[in-house]
Amino acid sequence: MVVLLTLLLLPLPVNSSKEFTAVNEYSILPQQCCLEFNGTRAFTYLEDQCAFGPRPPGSSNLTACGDYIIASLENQGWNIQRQTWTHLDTPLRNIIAGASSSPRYVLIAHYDTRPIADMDSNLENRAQPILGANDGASGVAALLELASVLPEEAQNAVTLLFVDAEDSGNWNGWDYIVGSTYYVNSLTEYQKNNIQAAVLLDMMGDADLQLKHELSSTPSLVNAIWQIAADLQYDDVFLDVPGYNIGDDHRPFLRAGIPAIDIIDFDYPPWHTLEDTPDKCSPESLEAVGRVVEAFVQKQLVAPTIFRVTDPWFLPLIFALMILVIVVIVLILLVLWRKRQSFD
Ligand code: 1BN
Ligand code: ZN
Repeated sequence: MVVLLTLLLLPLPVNSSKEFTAVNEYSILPQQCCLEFNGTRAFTYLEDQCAFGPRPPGSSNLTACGDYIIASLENQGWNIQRQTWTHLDTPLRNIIAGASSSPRYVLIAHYDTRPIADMDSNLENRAQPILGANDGASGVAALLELASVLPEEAQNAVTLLFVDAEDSGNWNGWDYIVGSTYYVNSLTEYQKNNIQAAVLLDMMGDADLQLKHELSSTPSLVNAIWQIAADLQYDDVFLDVPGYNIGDDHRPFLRAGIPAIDIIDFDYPPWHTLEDTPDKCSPESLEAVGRVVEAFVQKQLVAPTIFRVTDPWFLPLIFALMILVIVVIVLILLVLWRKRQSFD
């Protein structure tokens, strides 16, 4: 029976490189006292980006903002790579910070903003580009603050990825998530296999922050991050409820077999309007998410959890199959036993 059950469990479809090597149990709970992410400082990064004005792909505002991001990171001692290419005649640039060419964790934010305010209630505003205080600047602000609070050795394991051209979908022939798609397509198989988790921060600066599980995100990674949030008593912000399915910058990572999460509050009335301005955002929101991500990285560096790409949606099926097999075996044994008895 044991042999049979073992054989049954063998063909589990798991990603071989991220298979179940001994997973350390993280016994030390994250504590607020050990975290340094400062929401007020992060908020100044948000305001600084907005001071460049709207930042659609190919604009001089976006170039200036990209240069500002690079200068901030270099000031904080991070090594920078620029990934440049042309898309629909527009020069694009991803900014990649970190010391390793093959990181284990990638923290992502898009630094471009939408070229059109197509959700604005005022029709006259709809052709104008948005400021993107929450949708663009918030995630970048959090990454810039993380750059200054993460321990120096984190640079060997963590890449901070600032992607271009996330938010131009359905405009002049553009798609969404162009920059993140380009980044993932440029990775070798070795690099993809080495990434244990990709964490996307998008629209998480909303003053009325209510984060729900993004539905396409890797469930075990969502659970790990939500558990840290609960331990840090941010359960008023990290709600344990399902949210939306969002075609965001984490998707290229998921498609490449990399565990990924989108930390996003998509219930944001100023979304893709001219109203997406800094006054709709707050230092407290940035701090809540920033500290959770800081604790997540700290924890992973000390006691890494291995996240499964293929989450075990099939486990109930396997369980049902096992029960079925056991029942069939018992029935066969019963029939054989009966036959034997009738022989006797
Ligand atoms: C996130 C922020 N997104 C755009 N701005 C991704 C998205 C694309 C969300 C299409 C909904 C629809
Ligand atoms: Zn957007």
